[in-house]
Amino acid sequence: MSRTLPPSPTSSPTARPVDLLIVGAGFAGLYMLHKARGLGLSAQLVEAADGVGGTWTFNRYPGARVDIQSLEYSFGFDEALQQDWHWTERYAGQPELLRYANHVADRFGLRDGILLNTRVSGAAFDEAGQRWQVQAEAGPSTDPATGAPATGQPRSWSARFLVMASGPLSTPNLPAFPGLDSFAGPVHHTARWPQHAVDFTGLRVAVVGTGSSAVQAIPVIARQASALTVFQRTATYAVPAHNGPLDPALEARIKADYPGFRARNRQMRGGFGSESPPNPGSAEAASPAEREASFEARWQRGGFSLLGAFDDLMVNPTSNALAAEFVRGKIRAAVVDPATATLLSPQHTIGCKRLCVDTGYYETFNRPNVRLVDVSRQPIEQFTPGGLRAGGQDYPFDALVLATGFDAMTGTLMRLDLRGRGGLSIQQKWAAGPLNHLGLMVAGFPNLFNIAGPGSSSAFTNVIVSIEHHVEWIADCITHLDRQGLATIEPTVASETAWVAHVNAVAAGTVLLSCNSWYLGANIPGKPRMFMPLVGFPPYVARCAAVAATGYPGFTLDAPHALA
Ligand code: N01
Repeated sequence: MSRTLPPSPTSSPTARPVDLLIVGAGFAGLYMLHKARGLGLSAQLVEAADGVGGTWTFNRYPGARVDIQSLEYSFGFDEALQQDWHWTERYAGQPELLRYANHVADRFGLRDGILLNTRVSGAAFDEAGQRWQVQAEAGPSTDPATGAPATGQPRSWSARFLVMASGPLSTPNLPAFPGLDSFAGPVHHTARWPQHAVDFTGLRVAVVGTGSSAVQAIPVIARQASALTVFQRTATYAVPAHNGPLDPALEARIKADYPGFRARNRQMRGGFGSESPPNPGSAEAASPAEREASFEARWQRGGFSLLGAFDDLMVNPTSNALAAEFVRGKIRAAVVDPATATLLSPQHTIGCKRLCVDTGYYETFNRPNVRLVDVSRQPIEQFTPGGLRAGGQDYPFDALVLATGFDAMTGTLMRLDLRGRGGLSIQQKWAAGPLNHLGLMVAGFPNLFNIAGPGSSSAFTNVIVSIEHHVEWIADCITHLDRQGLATIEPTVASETAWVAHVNAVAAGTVLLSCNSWYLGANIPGKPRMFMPLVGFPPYVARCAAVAATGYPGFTLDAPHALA
């Protein structure tokens, strides 16, 4: 095999040496940079966009907002930050979240460590030098922080550690629709929304997709457009957000003991929701009246708390079916036309695709200017200059919104020229799915850390809590290496094989394998099917902590070559 692989890279003379090269200026990258500096390490953060904020830079579609409560979806690592910041709404909208990310960058003086408009294109591990050689391509625009052209900056680095903070949902899924290029009107993907406002007033708009992004965008677009046609392949379960101004009494109560609130949330399965923990007991075992009361109370509370109406909804298919039927009842009550209500009613397990949190989604289909088209049995055949054809029928429209999701968890790394020991590419390594240990590291790719990636519980958590956990684990790991005079760490092949088996065994004990989801890679044609995220945040944290506390079993730790 090695004969076909490229030679081990060596450091280019222009490569800037750093301790950490961090990819991505979302919440993960910002905290990693802050943490690295706190340890006295040199770090360079490289970001493709023209600003910080990650997800909240790219997903600017109408209606975009977080669906974990803002008091929870925010950093807990700094008491002054969490005390000072005031959220205006229960679920903050994208502009406010972007302001928060910028506030964090300014507050902790991170800007001078961030290179914007620059896309990391590849990285190769130099085995002799035990360093990552990282390449980036400068983008076309300027650094908005300084106004200076984004030129003259180094475009290659030699880094001891490479930290992928590029996000689990960052590479959009653009299905290969025949004739898409021929469509004459504007096309916007929800995850690559333009920075300027897009005005749909008076236009006939089409939305393809009915996942979380579409569920948020559709009610807003419907109020602007003259006509909206929604192309649905799979109906979606959505529970009401009950968004509104943040309750000052709640804010005061949380802020009176924010560390305690954070600690209680970290004990929850998803790292959030300690104010509405799962009710003990089984939906199947409850009486019809008890069930209705519990589901209804959670529906009135809003958000993900519905899945905690009983403790067995995600592990007992019968209980899950009762929750699903409760939501279908809500859809029938909300949607006037029975045929549309039926079409909007999902038949799959609730929660096996990510639950959506909405504001008036189902009710939007009562509007006279909104039409729902089922493309489950007769898929979109072809785009034309004036619209699309599906099921032999032409649908005309002026503007197109693709809410078709992401090549989740692996898409961003798999598009990089990332090479570990012996020149092994990440595409070769992950050909059958994302092998890793603890969701953090990959055998053959020493000193490469992946934040919130496959094999970790990030996708089932308040992701900021997962990010904080990962950043702190990585910082502790680097500190350990430095204290022990060690150069590299990487998992053994045996440990990553066992870890992937563990992730899948945990999922097999739930209802999560029962439908096609991005958790399984099933939304991307040809992607290997492997259940990628780990269920259960507290046991995961305990496992990672135990590994660190016992000298990193399952990992190989190497001394610097010169001293070995
Ligand atoms: O993407 P999705 P998303 N023809 O994959 C359809 C997070 N998020 O961007 O279900 C026709 O959920 C596809 O149909 P199907 C959150 O984790 C968070 O909405 O595959 N349709 C589906 O309906 C979320 O889970 C927030 O049959 C096609 C839709 O496109 C994740 O991001 C907000 C198709 C894609 O739905 C992804 O959400 C938004 C085709 N060829 C997102 N291909 C908040 O925090 C795909 N579809 C609020």
